Amino acid sequence: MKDLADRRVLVLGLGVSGVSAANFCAERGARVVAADERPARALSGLSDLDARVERVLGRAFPDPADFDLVVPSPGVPRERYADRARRAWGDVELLYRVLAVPILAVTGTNGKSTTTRLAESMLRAAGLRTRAAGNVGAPALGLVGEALDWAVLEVSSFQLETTEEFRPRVAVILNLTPDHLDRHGSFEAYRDAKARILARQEADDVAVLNFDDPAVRDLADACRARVLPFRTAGALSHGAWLDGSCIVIRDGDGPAVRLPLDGLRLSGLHNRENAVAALAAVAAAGADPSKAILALDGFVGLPHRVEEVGRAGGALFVNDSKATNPGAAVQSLRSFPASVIWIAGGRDKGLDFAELAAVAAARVRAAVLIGEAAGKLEAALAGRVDVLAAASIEEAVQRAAGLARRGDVVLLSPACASQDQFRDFEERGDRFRVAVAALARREGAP
Ligand code: UMA
Ligand code: ADP
Repeated sequence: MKDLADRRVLVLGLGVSGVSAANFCAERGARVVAADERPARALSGLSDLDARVERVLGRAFPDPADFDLVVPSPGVPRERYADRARRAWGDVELLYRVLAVPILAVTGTNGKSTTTRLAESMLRAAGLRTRAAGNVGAPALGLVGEALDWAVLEVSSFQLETTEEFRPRVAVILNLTPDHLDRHGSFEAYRDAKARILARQEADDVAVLNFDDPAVRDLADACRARVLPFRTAGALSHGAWLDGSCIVIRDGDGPAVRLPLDGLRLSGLHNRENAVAALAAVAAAGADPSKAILALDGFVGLPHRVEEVGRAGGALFVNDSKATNPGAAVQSLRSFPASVIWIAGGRDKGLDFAELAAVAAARVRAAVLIGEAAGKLEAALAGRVDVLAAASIEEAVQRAAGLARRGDVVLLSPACASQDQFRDFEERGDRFRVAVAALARREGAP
């Protein structure tokens, strides 16, 4: 399909990506129907929707078979449209088809947003015009019409599932551990969705792959793109790796470039890994690494990612609400040498907590569990970690504060999705922050 003019397009879901996709198609002359199963009062973005778009709200989706193109939002499962749609392209595919500038795309289970923002800052520090969008929270189609040298896109498995020709010039895969199995059905299907970031690449593109992660490394053989590996747990003859407090990059047979990493203000080995991946990616995009690395100094990290939000009773309170799967929570638990009072739980995505429980057993003094997954987490922790239950995040903060001793860390790192009790991970993290502030205020009161 070369042109959207007069095509019948069905947009499924009217969150941020659906609204931007509907407007994009309407502006190009398509006859757009946009549907959301929630009623108008539950949808905050409707005032931004193009008046030409027909709305179907608060009822079942129209039949995809009646349209030339279906544009599913990432949150809409494939089985809702795949069998009946002639063609299904998500917003990332739509963007790819109109964007004139090259794309640096980042995927993986964890660290995507941090690495995406790091790559954006690094490209800018090297003098290139760029902007990040996609799963990072700003819809991909917002990049249309921007004056850019490079587009940086965070892409999730849901977004990659609805691509066809999407071909990033530089593709990064950070890591692969189980996530979203409730949607993909198996780890293999989830991995295959992620691997679509590489599927359309050609020999003059670059795949930046984490060779410390066996599931990512296994994807290298099938790559048509040139592979630029990265590691933090050992050296490489070619690629990017950590050597003490330096990053070393050696692309092809050229000389190795060695750059100090001491500007990195984010803690934890996982963030060093994100920095190595981002630097390798921007170097592959042609940025001068010695300029790009200067971005680290001003990069303070993103909210809700191992974010220190306050102190009370001599304990430090840390908000890691974005840790929405066990792999992410493992990394943040490992970041703290102190004893941890751990707040976890939420909506289970069909994931296994065995490894997480083993890491928690070594680091966690007590766990306060919330949400739908509390019972499953309690079973995984049985006999290894003392467990309490709490009905709300506010109660969890109270209970954790009651257990915490001077020098402890109270860590919200849920390992689960938030939608059982909150709108999204941001609301969960914000409510945690407010509860901690209230605690600190009470402590300060005479
Ligand atoms: N809807 C239905 N029927 C369904 C499913 C959803 O009608 O069966 C409707 C909902 O009522 C809702 C709309 O679809 O109004 C929501 O669509 P959406 O969930 O795709 O949300 P968007 O606001 O468009 O946000 C999406 C991404 N959401 C998801 O992947 C679930 C955002 O990633 C992304 O930032 C945004 O597009 C811009 O690209 C969020 C996320 O949780 C942060 N991502 C997952 C993750 O990081 O683990 C993948
Ligand atoms: P994503 O966008 O993939 O969810 P973020 O950068 O938002 O990733 O980080 C989310 C959480 O994942 C962090 O708070 C941290 O707990 C964990 N994390 C970040 N980077 C990594 C990494 N490279 N490996 C494993 N876990 C990580």
